[in-house]
Parts: sequence; structure tokens; C-alpha cells
Amino acid sequence: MKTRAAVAFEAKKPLEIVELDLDGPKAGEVLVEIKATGICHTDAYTLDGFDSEGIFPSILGHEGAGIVREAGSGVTSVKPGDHVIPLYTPECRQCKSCLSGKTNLCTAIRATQGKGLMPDGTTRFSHKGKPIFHYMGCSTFSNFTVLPEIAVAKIREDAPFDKSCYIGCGVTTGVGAVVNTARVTPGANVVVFGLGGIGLNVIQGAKMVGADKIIGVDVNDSKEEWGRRFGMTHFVNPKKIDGDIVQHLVALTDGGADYTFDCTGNTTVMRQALEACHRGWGTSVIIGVAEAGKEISTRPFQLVTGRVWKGTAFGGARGRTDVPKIVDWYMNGKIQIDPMITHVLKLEEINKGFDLMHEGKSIRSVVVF
Ligand code: NAD
Ligand code: AHE
Ligand code: ZN
Repeated sequence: MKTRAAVAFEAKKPLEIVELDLDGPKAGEVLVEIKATGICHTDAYTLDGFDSEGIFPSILGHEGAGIVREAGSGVTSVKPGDHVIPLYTPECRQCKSCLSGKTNLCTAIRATQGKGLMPDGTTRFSHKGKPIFHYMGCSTFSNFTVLPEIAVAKIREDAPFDKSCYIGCGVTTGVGAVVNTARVTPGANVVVFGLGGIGLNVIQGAKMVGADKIIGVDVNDSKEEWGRRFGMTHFVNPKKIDGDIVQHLVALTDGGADYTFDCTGNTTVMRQALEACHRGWGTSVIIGVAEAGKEISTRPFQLVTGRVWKGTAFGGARGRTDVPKIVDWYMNGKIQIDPMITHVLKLEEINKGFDLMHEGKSIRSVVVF
């Protein structure tokens, strides 16, 4: 069949809207009509050439929602007509990682996914006879895409696609980092670095679990209003304080935060986030994705004295199990999504979504098909 898609032909070049050929689903796969997709900073990071796994030409996008249109042989968990959210972190429920109960990082198809291929080692997309690679196993910047059955979460049908797509990455990552990874406790002091599409979801997750101080840190002053809207109690612009940001935050939290979160991808900020934690128990969670080749460092003494450094992918969520629950949280009013969707774009306008993100003018842009 044919599909319309925004293709990343080369790094650092705008996406091009073209018609592609798409092969149907093979055994264990489904064809999904994408109804809406968010643009996450990770898409920009890959397009900008910072991803060591970046492959071109490819169809980016990993924050979508849509409808199953066809199921390949042997598919049992979803059927045509089901509403689904694609999962860049699948959940096979059979691999060593899934069975461990210790991680959401299913390994069933990770090797091929990282090479831009389906589990059988081939790509379903092509343009003028040449293969176009998949991205993060999702490729939601295409009106139709093919996904393994283990990489879709079935969701309720009354959830609007233009909002539920955000649960495919940003919402689940931010809220999940609080609930699953850090397990923030009521009354805790929390510092969130980077108040974008992810950081604001960390803030609303921290508010939801009853955190006390929720301090937002951002170099963009316009993010203060956004943070306060979702439960932030204090705002710090590191460019506008006298002295060191770490000392400033330690003073503000009476010795250091119980939990900090990096939502910037900047390795200097990651170090600040760790060092702003309380001696003896503070935990810092890295969410931001750093550019290829970057490394983190700190004095080992920071860890010897009890601070804990962790990371999280997809907020520690087990996609097929947890995503439908997060959709319920949204539909029941436990978490907000609507105000964070600042821009709704047509596929032809997708490059504007990247510009708005780089200019710090959007929280989430969503493309509707
Ligand atoms: P975004 O562009 O919407 O937000 C980033 C925010 O960080 C902006 O408000 C920006 O002003 C702020 N910022 C930048 N440099 C800063 C600095 N030095 N100090 C303080 N604030 C700073 O991006 P996003 O979509 O929220 O994504 C944030 C990060 O999370 C990206 O690195 C993205 O790749 C990553 N991410 C990771 C996961 C995961 O599973 N681990 C999932 C989604 C996104
Ligand atoms: N490909 C990069 C790493 C990118 C990365 O860490 N991705 C996160 C999700 S970001 C979503 O917006 C992730 O899920 N990581 C776990 C995994 O298995 O990819 C690189 O450095 O090579
Ligand atoms: Zn993302």
C-alpha cells in the first residue's frame, strides 16, 4: 500500500513529505493507521545527528496513537479496529528482562529495532524502490506504520488521539520516572531540571504523589508559568542567581533534595542534579538523552556519601500493562495533558514543530493526520 510520511533523508535537513510504499504486516505484526503523533526532543536529537544509533533515510516519530487496520498471522492480543499506542519499549512478557520483574527494558526485539529494522531484519517502508528505515520501532511520522504485536498497547476507544499520543512518550516518561523509577514519597523535596515536554510531566507526577517542595530549574524564564501550572512551588533560572546553582538548591532544600530529575540531556546539568541531592539518601534520575560521545562525571565521594545516580527509559513503564492505566489516569482527570499540547499541526507543517521546540516556544507540538 501507499502511505504519506515525513522522511528524514539526511541528518540536519528538514523532513520531506513524500508518498512511500509500505509492505503489509508479517506474522506477529500489525498495520496501524497513525491518527496523531507528538514531536519529542529525542526526534530532534536524532535528526540533528546527535544519536549514535541514528540511521538515514528513516521515518522518525515515536509518540503516536492510532487504529489497528490489519493483523498478521498469529496475532492474538489486538485486532483490526482496536485503538493503540505504539511502544518504543515493547513488552513481550517472555524475555529475560520482562520475566525479571526488575526492568521495563524488554530485549525481545531491541537489536533489530536499533538498526531501523523489523524483527525479521527487513524494512517495510520504501521510496522509489529504496529502503527507508524504521525509527525506535515506531515511525509515527507516517500515516500508516507496521509494528510488532508486542510493541502496541491497546487503549480505550474514548481517549482522543490528539492527546493520548503524548502518553506514547512524554507523559509516561515524566510521570513514570516519579512513580516507577524514583518512587517519590509524599512530603519529599524534588528538583526538576528542564521544564519542557518531559519536565512538566515530572512536575505533575511529583504533585500527584504528594511531594512538598517542587523546584523547577530552567534557563528559559517563560517556563516558570508553565511549571507553576502543574504544581511547581519554586522556580530557579541558573543564569539569574548569584553563585553556584548546586549551593543555591542545597540551601533551598535544607541540605539537598530527596529526588532530582534531569530533563535536559545536558551532562553538566546531570552532574548538578546529582550534587543537589541530599547527603545520605538523595536520588538523582537521568531522563535526558545526551549527545553521542558525551560522558557524565562527579567525585565518587558524592556516591560514597549516599547519593544515588539512576536513569530511566520510558519512565520505567511496562508498555502493554501500564500505558492503558495512564490513559485511564488522563481520562479520569488524575493527570493533565490538554494544556501541554501547545500546537496542533498538519503533516506538511511538521518542520515548524521542530522549529518551535528549538525556539523554546512549544511544550508539545502534535501532528494530526
Ligand atoms: P524540551 O525541548 O521540550 O525541553 C527541554 C527543556 O530543558 C527546555 O525547557 C529548555 O529550556 C531546558 N534546558 C535546556 N538546557 C538547560 C540547562 N542547561 N539548564 C536548565 N534547563 C535547560 O525537551 P523534552 O521533550 O522535554 O525532552 C527532554 C529530554 O528528555 C531530551 O534530552 C529528550 O531526548 C529526553 N527524553 C528522554 C526519555 C527517556 O525515556 N529517557 C523520553 C523522552 C525524552
Ligand atoms: N539511541 C541513543 C539512546 C536514545 C535513548 O536513550 N532513548 C531512550 C528513549 S528516549 C525517548 O524519547 C530509551 O528508551 N533508551 C533505551 C533504549 O533501549 O534505547 C543512543 O545513545 O544510542
Ligand atoms: Zn520521546
